[in-house]
Amino acid sequence: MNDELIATSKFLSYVLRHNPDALDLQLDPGGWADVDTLISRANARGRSLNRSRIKHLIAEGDKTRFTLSDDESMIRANYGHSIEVDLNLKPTDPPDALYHGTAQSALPSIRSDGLRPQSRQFVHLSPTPDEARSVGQRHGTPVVLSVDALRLHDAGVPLYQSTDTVWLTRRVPARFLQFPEE
Ligand code: HQG
Repeated sequence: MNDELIATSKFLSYVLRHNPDALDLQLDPGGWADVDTLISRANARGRSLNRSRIKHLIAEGDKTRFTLSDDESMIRANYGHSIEVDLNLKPTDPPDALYHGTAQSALPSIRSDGLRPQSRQFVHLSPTPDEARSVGQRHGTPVVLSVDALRLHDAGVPLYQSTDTVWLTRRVPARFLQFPEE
């Protein structure tokens, strides 16, 4: 993604995951925003945004962060929300293991409390250790934890596949985590 597209992605992530009020934008209960209203409110605040840039971002982005409705009138973020939205996710049978990338400094707390969603609605998990490592890198020295996803599912905890690279669950107790050797 070029710098302009990255800026657009960050701006849309901020508005659609955390703060629609920044554009006086109303999200419906599913987290969907009206695309025309989003564009005009963004433009009124000096943000250069248009439909083709949004479509370009969805087609070319490094991750599937946003979905346009079939009629292209509405848009929502696929994951990452701190605001309360109902994504209407269906539980998905997970593979044996999923991965969570975090910072070394978070390990003592994760060992005692497990993974918590912190400011977001869900804990975010990755399908591969490499993807988890790049998630963890955002927070400091990265550490990859292996999550016993199938055991978690078998214990009655739903997991949801949001996109190719993101799985969501409400929390992961520490007994379902494998920590790297120290
Ligand atoms: C940590 C990005 C202490 C957790 C990524 C993480 C992802 C704990 C941090 C998506 C803890 C929260 C979300 C506990 C969890 N004690 N720390 N008990 N439990 N943590 O940013 O998963 O590029 O809210 O390990 O790729 O890093 O924006 O979550 O380090 O998919 O599309 O608390 O955001 O996607 O950090 O990232 P975050 P995340 P985008």
